[in-house]
Amino acid sequence: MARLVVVSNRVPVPKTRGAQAGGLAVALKEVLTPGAIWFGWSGRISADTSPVPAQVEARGVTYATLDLSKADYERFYVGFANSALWPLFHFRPSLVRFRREDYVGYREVNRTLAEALAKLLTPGDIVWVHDYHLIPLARYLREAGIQNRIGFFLHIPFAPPSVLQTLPPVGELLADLCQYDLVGFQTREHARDFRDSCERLLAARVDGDRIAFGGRVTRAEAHPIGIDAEPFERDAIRASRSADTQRLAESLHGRALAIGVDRLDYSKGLPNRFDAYARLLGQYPEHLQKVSFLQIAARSREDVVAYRELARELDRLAGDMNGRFAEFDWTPLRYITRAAPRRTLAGFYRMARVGVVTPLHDGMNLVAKEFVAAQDSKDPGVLVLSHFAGAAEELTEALLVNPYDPDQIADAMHRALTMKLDERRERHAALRAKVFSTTAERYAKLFLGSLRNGDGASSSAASPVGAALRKLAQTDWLNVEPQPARRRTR
Ligand code: GDG
Repeated sequence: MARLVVVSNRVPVPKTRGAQAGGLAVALKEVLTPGAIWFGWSGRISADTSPVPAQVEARGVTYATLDLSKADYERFYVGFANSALWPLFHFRPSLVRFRREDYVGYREVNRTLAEALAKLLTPGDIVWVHDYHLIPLARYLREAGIQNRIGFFLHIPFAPPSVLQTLPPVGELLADLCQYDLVGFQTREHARDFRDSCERLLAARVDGDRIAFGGRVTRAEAHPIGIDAEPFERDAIRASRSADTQRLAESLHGRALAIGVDRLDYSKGLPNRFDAYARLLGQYPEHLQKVSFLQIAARSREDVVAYRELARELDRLAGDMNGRFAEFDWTPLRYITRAAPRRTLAGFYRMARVGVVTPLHDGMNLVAKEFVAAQDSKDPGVLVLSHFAGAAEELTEALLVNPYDPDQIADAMHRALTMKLDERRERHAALRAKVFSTTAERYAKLFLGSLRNGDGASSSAASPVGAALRKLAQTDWLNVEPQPARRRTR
């Protein structure tokens, strides 16, 4: 049986008993069987980095990690990954801070990781690389002689060519992605944007899901990520009897709870959400003193300037709103910038009448799915969801809103707060069926199945389309300069 080798920027090394598993660890739980390797950055910055990974074994899985130097962390992680790629892929080119030295650092870290990983690999291993920090990894693995199947999954959105081409090294990065056998995206739209970008900016040949470029064929597919729905629902039921949930319930004095849970990130649309809530209270005064909004927004990436600025803006907006609407016995907005335990969140979701998930742009958004899984089917809350979360492609029975229109969010919140039980149940039943069938386990198995069985350039499978594309691919040069965008011919 081929070993699975997962590569991600941060590796959730199980350190202590009871350590909390991170999001990706939950998603991959069922496929990380004994013998698997999880490789990547340890999350540590060290003055004395070693090119040999430290290894820890837990339940048969080997966790192999490298430390980063301070300079690498600044250029690779803070710089190119989170100050250039993240804003670009989230449609915020004006926030992109491109620095050549950051890009060089990004590539150097990828090369270092690839060289260390190549030494751990054996020929049958299946390699699954995660997210935007590691786009060039397959190129450096190929340069180190690795011919194994390598898949890549992008957790965040992909941008269309018109946005993408503002990034100076876009051609090189697209060519890097063409080194994978399979590139997975959260939605069909992101996969289409990738294929269009390869066609228009690289002059690659695209046929259906297949992209021929630089002597290889790669496939681009949509693989929406899911959650571990049943355990999450069980946690929500258990937590609804916990002391924290009881305290929250008592503090509401019978008022309806609206809830938002997000990393404190400009892609999550928090200023618009606060504005929308203020509009709800201004335009629908029947909700004054009848609703409390709990926003949990754990601070993240505080080394990046844009995140510090957003935190300051939200402090101000929250203060303004409470100053304007609060009564001596009612605070309309409860705003917390610390993380809460996962199970506590599950209990809070279950208690909420409205879940407000209004990112300006999001790969998937797992909070939307968690909110649905946590509801009591007999008396469920209503999900207000942004059109621009990947989850909206599946969760069409939510109240879908344009997050750039705070009045529309306010109207949807009003509708959610006044929705009759029958309609709430009907919508929730449809959403629940989707969340419980498109689980994390299914996501991981479908991606790996496609990676294992697919018809990539490195396979000898005799598909006529694959063979024709491979032939075309031979004629391409590995041209890393972006081509000017041209009109589509089809
Ligand atoms: C990226 C993509 C894609 C949040 N606050 C707390 C907490 N959380 C948990 C949530 C959820 C996770 O973090 C957040 O996941 P999202 O999907 O909402 O967003 P990102 O962090 O931006 O994730 C995204 C995802 O990758 C997976 O592919 O969906 O589009 O941007 O599970 O519950 N957990 C705890 N305390 C908190 O305060 N314990």
